[in-house]
Amino acid sequence: MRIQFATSNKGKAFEVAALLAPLGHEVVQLHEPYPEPQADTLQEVVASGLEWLAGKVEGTVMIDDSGLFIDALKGFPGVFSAHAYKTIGCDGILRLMEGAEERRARFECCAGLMIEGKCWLFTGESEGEITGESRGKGGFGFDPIFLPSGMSQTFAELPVDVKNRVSHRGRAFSALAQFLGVP
Ligand code: ITT
Repeated sequence: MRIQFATSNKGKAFEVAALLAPLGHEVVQLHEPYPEPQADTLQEVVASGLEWLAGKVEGTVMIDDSGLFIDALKGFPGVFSAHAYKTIGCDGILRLMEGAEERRARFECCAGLMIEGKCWLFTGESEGEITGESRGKGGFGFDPIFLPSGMSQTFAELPVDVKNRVSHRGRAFSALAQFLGVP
């Protein structure tokens, strides 16, 4: 199935294409920015994005809203992750976490799917911790400072297929793929 993925983030598009292409789906990045309301949850952002896109885009469309939730920072940056990444980046998060013993964090992803105006949401989480320093050159965003539980490499040190097996996005889009079934 040909699926348009409305995102400005080529890292997300690369990961989702790597996951869905072997299952027989063609993922095409769509540069159609949609308004992201200030909301308390990723789900609200995705539901509103799909509603906005419904009037503008034909065919099958996916979107993704995701964020990094750090326990010691009471869930920050959470729904503000895109802004936090652009302003303080990985170094800023590491500075906020300086000296913190409690380093638990999780990524969350909400994937939205729209087929002929009907919408579905799928969620995925990945537990882990914030490292003491940046490690790795792969991936995007906060990948170099996130160590998934039970692994010794950060997201930025993992090949895309391994990140997809344990990541929030991999889990959310695997659920979406299962829903779509075999094309
Ligand atoms: P869209 O156009 O799809 O909205 P975006 O980059 O603005 O792209 P979000 O609004 O979902 O995406 O912002 C989430 C931010 O959280 C993103 O910019 C990254 O900084 C971070 N993030 C999300 N998923 C990540 C991942 O798998 N690895 C590292 N950082 C991630």
